[in-house]
Amino acid sequence: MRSLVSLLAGLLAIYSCTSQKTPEPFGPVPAGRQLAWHDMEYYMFVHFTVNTFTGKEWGYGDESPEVFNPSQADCRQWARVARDAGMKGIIITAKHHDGFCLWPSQYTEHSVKNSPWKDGKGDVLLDLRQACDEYGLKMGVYLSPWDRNSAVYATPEYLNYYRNQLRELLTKYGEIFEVWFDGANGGNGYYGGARETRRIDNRTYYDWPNTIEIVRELQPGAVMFSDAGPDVRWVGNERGIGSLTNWCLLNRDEMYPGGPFAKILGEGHENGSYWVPAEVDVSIRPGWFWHEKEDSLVKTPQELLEIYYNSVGRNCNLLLNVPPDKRGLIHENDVASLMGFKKLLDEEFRTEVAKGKKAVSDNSLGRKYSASMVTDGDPGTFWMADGKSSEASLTIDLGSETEINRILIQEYIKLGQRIQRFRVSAYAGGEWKPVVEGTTIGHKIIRKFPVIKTSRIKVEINQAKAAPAVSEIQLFRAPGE
Ligand code: FUL
Repeated sequence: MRSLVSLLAGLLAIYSCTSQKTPEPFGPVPAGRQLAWHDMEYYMFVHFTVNTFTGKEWGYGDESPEVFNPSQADCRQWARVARDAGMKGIIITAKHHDGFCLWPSQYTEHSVKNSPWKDGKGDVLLDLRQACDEYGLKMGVYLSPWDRNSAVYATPEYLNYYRNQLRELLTKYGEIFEVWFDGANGGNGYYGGARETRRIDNRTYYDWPNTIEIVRELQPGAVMFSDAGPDVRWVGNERGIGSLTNWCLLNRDEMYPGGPFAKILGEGHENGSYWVPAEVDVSIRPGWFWHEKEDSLVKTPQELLEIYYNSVGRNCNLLLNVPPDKRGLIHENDVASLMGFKKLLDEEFRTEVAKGKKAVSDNSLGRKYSASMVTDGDPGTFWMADGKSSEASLTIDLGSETEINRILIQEYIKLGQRIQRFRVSAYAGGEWKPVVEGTTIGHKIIRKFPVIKTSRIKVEINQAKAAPAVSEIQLFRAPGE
């Protein structure tokens, strides 16, 4: 008898060893800095420079530093607003196309050091650093490659200037989470008094690979944004709309900032060879800079909620621009709108009904990767179909008839982006009714559907490049229909 028991125990041990397969990544996967970036989801863009005082969107480069004179500049107010709005960081235009520097760069006179603000002793970057630390936010920098003030713009010498400025920003202001390389490039400008048009070849002029090296060396944790990555790509429009099909993959080798790629940037490349997810940049106002006449044109909380669904809800991060006014404060109307939006967000996702509920799947890679991982509230665990299967389905049992109208799904992207097509159905009136169909998922999607009363939800993965791995599924009853 005893030998039979030990034989069975032995067999069981061998079985459980062989049945615990190890999931393998498929295709390009995110680097650590990109994973941290995905988790940020929503953060603030701050456009602030001489334009704030001249009313322009693109300064010509001949603006006197004396026009920069905010009466109550308060980065702590920006940070407080960002924190209260639910944002995780702030990216500031350290230098926009006009060339004026918000920090006292040692490489130019065209900066805050020659403005009356704080008697030329001010440093917006330093103030922002302190404010971000105080409010638990990450900080990022935008340094415009195009410089309409610089006399050497369009010559090789400008590259030294640009890189020296980048080094200042990346060594003097603590940890930077994102470096933003704008694609707008070349044209007319002041250029040290030349007042002429200068064109550059944006494929070659900036020698991006060597600039990228500098960022990697000085801030290895920072992601770099541009039309072509290397780490994060533009979404292809400034209207706040991500693409429903959205691959975090891109064949970036053939691309460069400012190239004619807007059309493909939304979807990315299904079989792209690098992980380069999309970021949605959009302004809370019609312009990127503050203009008094736009005080009445601030996007409403409802409009911002739509943008959220179209960006964070479509596997993108949302970089929402909130430009400070002439005082150096975020205007009351923008604050009111942001707080209204935060309230809507909280209400929208207050009632989650799937957490802790029983989930079963038609197949899984083993116990550690069972269906219950999608309702455990931990994005670090995941359900994975058996290695052989690119089709699989799982069912969440809500226990009783429950109203729902939103679904959130996350793929376990550490193993790559795999899912190509999925369908969600709800069991109601004795049958499975389709509620949402889609293509890609990636870091996160959130989809709306009309309220349905159901006891069970089925998520089918109809097509995937490799065995699907899903970390979270959440179901909500948001207010309204
Ligand atoms: C564009 C710029 O030309 C705009 O002024 C703004 O900074 C926007 C975010 O990017 O390319």
